[in-house]
Amino acid sequence: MKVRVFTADTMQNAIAQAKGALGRDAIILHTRKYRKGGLWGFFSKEEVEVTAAVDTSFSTTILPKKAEPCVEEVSLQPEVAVKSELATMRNLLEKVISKIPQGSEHSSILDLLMNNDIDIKIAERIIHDLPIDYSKFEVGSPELKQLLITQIQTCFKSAEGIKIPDQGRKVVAFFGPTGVGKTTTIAKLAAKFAIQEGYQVSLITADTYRISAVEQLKTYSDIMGIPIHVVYAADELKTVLDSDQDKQLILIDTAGRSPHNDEQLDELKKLLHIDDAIEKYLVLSATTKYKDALDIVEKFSICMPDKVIFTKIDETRNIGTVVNLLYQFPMSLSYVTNGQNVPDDIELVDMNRLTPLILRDL
Ligand SMILES: Nc1nc2c(ncn2[C@@H]2O[C@H](COP(=O)(O)OP(=O)(O)O)[C@@H](O)[C@H]2O)c(=O)[nH]1
Ligand SMILES: [Mg+2]
Repeated sequence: MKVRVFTADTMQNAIAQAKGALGRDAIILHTRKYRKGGLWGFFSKEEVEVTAAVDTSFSTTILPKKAEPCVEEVSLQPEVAVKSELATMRNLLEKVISKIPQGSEHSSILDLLMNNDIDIKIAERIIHDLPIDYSKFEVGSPELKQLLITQIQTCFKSAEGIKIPDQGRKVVAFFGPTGVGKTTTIAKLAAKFAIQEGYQVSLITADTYRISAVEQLKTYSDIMGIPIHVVYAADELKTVLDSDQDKQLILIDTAGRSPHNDEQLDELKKLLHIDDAIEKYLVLSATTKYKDALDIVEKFSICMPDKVIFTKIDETRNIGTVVNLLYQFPMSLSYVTNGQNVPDDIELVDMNRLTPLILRDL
């Protein structure tokens, strides 16, 4: 950044001097008029002073210097530094934008993926990973759409639900943020295994945070005739698990937790690790914004989930968040839920059934 002061008899001349010396990118920072010479102001001459600057780090149009009357260097003021930063940023941004091939196939495909809530970085990776040259397909053609879908499908590993062993039992705990559908999902699974498949099932709720949460699961257990235990602490959970040996499947409900509350997450981790046999299912809603879902997956990872359940597939136009997460993390999938109806609205993740939700907005 070069800053100079120019004086002349008129504003026009002072600015002309500044532009002549610093180039046409010069910015006028300050102007002032004052009287010079004379006796106590009498016979004095009006002069104009212009402070101008140019950012030498990116200007390419500085003209050769002319004679510089009354030129002096001045120190950089904070506002000058901010203006300089802004100018540099604008310049950088223009350079970046100019490098994006506007209107190219690449940017059209990027738009298509981003319109389906696929994050720009993931979209770039998907395009990069395409196994064949996409430029031979027309943008908007079924062939190109199929090529993208096939690529996206590579992130859906085969899903596996709860497997009850022939001998012994299975203990599964469900955890995740508030309101994602943990309790409803447990009710659906309890009905599937106890009523439809005839297994000995019991429920445990550790969600004593809200009175209504216990009532909610108790209502389902009453309707289905399945026993339920309420536990208030990790050691109580251990006691119940030790005593409930005659069951083939035990489903544990937990209180919804915020990914930003480390203390709560620590408590949850202790609860889930009270018994090594507990299989841990992280429950995520497909309606969650990707950035929030990223926080959730990262923060809840301290609980070491074995599998993931995506809920509320029915409430979203596309499964952009699911695609983003699966492309980023190789998570083991299990169920998706697609409505509030107990027990019907749950199924194992089936990539083909989810396909129409991958690139819905064309
Ligand atoms: N649309 C829709 N709603 C769901 C689904 N699963 C749960 N819900 C609803 O989400 C709300 C919160 O569910 P709940 O099981 O209490 O969530 P929790 O706080 O995680 O235990 C309830 O109104 C459920 O009926 C789903 O797959 N689709
Ligand atoms: Mg609940």
